[in-house]
Amino acid sequence: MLVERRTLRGMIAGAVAAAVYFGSAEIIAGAFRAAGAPLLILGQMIIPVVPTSVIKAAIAVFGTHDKVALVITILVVGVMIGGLIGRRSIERQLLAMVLLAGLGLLPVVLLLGSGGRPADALPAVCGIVLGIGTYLGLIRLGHVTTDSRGAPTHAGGDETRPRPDRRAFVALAGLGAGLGIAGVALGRSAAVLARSTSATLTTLVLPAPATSAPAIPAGAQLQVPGLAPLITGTDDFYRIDTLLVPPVIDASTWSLRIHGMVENEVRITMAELLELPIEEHHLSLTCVSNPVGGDLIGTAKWLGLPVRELLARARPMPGADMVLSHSDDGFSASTPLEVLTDERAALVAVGMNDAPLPREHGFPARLVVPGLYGFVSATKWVTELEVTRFADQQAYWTRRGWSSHGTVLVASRVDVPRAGARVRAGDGGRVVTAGMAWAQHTGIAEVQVRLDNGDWQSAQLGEELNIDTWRQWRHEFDGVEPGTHTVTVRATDAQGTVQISERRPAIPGSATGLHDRRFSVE
Ligand SMILES: Nc1nc2c(c(=O)[nH]1)N[C@H]1C(S)=C(S)[C@@H](COP(=O)(O)O)O[C@H]1N2
Ligand SMILES: [Mo]
Repeated sequence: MLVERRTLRGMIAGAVAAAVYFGSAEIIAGAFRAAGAPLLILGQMIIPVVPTSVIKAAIAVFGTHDKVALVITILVVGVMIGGLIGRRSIERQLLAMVLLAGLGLLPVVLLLGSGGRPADALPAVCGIVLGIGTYLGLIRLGHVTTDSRGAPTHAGGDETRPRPDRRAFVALAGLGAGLGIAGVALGRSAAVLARSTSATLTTLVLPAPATSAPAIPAGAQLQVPGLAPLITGTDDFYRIDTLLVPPVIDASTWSLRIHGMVENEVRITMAELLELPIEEHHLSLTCVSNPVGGDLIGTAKWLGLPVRELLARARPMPGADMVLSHSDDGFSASTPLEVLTDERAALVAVGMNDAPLPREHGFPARLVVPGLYGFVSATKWVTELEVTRFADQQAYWTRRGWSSHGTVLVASRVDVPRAGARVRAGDGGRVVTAGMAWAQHTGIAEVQVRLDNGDWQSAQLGEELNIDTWRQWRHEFDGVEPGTHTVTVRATDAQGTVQISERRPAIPGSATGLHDRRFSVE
């Protein structure tokens, strides 16, 4: 046998104990809506210290499922550590119990250390009790007595020694593992991570805008099945941030402070902000981590106050060139002052697609700045605008190896056909392709597509909504032969800048390269 039976049983006991710990704590946290689900606490502790390369690689692989991937990783590692502790523990049960309980207490220490309420420690503490109980039960059932040569003593030996009860061991281990899996699947963390954006706990009533967004021209939305809609539904809007659980902020106590290198420090409450002439704008928001062809981009109708109005009240001092926006959770973004004071629709947004911001997207207020990637501009749960200088301060991601500036690069992607699709060509070998192109605050002038190694052909463009939003494109190829083909797209912005075709990874700016799709024609 590869692993000695005692060792294996010890490992199983430790691993199942860890699973019971996580699973039962999850259920208890869910039942009491406590903040103390160990998986969430550990995950949130890890995020700021994970190297950027790992986080961004995770985003590239898992997209917006990166949070789920993180929590599952912690669970798997936790169970493995449980197994390692249990490994040699038949002889050293006390040591194993101390180690298991000590590690189980780690989330409690983290929680209380960061100002959590003692009641929120209940799930982890109950999880420890149940986990240790399961461990002890399994060790007793799995206890194999040995003779001097290390071979198990079989029936007929010393009757006073306990003998392993294999069936009971397997049953208890199965029960514990089942409880662990079910608890994690149904518990607090899963509920929080799966939470749909529509579940807002807000009573904020938004006034009508002083300036409404212009109507969407009919020709802006091309009718191609499978093509992303021009306006992204709030529930479908990508979410990227460093939090597992978005903060709960009371709009009636929220305020935004504009300070730093200003002549007149300003603090504005939500009620005051909503009294001012708020505007509605269609704007696309993009993540710098969006891989070529990815979907970390969305377009919404945002409602908010132009940031320039607030900065005008605060009167930035000469020499200032950056606004460091801070959020309730400690995130920060560095935005060039001039971008926030020019004519563009940089907003302190309070509404998204005709509703208050969902918690996940920054309730009660966030920034949205046309032309810049989210990491240097789109601070959610924004509480402070600090006027400063690039020479003096660095933002959250800049400190982690990313650029301090982040102007959106011209980019495009293919939505139709889907990757690997089998397409039935129309008359004369006609194949429809379509997708999106963007160059926020410059606008798209042309999209070209190419089939295999053929010539670049100019695609039809959807009507422009405004230069701050993405644009749809569509193109029909004729005479496409049966077999596999690749369609490639490239865009040119309104200043004549052609999309960079060189493949480049995301850090410190954005990934570049042309998107292509392989499909087959029947
Ligand atoms: N407070 C806070 N704001 C944040 C972030 C964050 O991690 N914390 N991430 C930024 C990044 S990198 C992006 S791309 C956008 C994404 O906004 P969304 O989640 O509403 O799509 O939010 C930005 N604002
Ligand atoms: Mo981002």
